[in-house]
Amino acid sequence: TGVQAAKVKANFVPSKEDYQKVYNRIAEIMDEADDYDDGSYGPVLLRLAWHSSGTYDKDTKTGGSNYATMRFEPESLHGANAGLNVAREIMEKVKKEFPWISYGDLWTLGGVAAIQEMGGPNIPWRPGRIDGTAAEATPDGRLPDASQGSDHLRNIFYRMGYVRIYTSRFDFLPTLPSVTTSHPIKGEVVMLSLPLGTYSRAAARKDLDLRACSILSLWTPSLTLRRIHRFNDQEIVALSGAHALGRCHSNRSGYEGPWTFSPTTFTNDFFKLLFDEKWVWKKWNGPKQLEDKSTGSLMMLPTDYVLVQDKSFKKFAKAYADDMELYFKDFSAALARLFELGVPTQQFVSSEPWKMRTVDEQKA
Ligand code: ZEM
Repeated sequence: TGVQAAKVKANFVPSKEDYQKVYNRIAEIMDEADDYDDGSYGPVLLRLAWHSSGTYDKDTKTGGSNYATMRFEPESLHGANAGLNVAREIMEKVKKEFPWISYGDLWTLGGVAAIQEMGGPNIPWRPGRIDGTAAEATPDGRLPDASQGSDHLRNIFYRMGYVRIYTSRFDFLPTLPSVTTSHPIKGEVVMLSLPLGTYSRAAARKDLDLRACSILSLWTPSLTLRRIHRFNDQEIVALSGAHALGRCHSNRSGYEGPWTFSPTTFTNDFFKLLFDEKWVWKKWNGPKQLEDKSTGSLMMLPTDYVLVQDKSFKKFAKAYADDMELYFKDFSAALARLFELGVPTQQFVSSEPWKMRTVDEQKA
């Protein structure tokens, strides 16, 4: 009966195979893009997944892919999201066929399918995002602005990541160096020590907030540490290499053109081209962008060019230009992390991310 059917539906717990079906459908639709751009919706779907995840703010724990708030105004109308209605409309078709999937899961799975089907590495992924409301939509300005420099890039990506609070009793903490902090009530000095390696690595990344050390209780003295796991320079560079895919549209961002000669195949060409071509400012009425001197058919955004100008970024960009395997490995890890920003761990249906299979792998 209808009542039974509704009940079955309500109790429906999708399995990994059900998510694989959604992946397969996305992969299919991605290719139904005859007259669109370079014949694939893959790049714009990846951009949707990125813009839904990249709004995360670790300090307020807002944004990120969890609530898929780009469905709502004004977030859907933010300048950075111009053109993503194309991707959202494609995903709406898939959602109609698989109404049990949350938008956040659907959109990030779309990003995974885009990378994997366009020849990129496997992106570990797992479901668990839930649909939110318009009240959870994020303010404008959280996504990077392509006209800016390295400080801006770092500020944007450093805002993402997550904060983990460690509480520890004194007794387990071994070794050097130690940091002294004073007891907030009794005024006595206590020592906080960390394994040397952990401390120096964390300090180098500026992601260990020792100011937050405090004593939790007078009777069971323990310390809290705020460890900030934010994106670092290596991850910023790795993620930026997604511009191997797709193109800029003057009616969306104002910029124009593709970054590589193969915008529907994921490669490390973005980095190779950054080093191998001579990049000159394009002479036109549009926003400041670069073009390759030899053909004038490729482009770089100011933020892309920063990756070979900034010393720390450049080191990673060079490593990725020279080593595709290294690039795939690092990109996969960074993207998987990006897609999970702000999703409470307990929401995930599995403790380990899954490997979704490509269409080709399923044929084999
Ligand atoms: Zn993009 N990106 N992006 N990006 N992006 C565009 C297009 C695409 C920046 C940016 O301003 C722009 C990441 C990072 C950054 C993709 C994926 C990822 C466009 C052109 C701009 C202006 C939009 C248009 O006109 O259609 C900036 C400043 C970034 C900072 C680092 C990350 C991270 C990405 C994924 C992991 C993709 C796939 C596109 C191509 C979209 C398409 O429609 O072809």
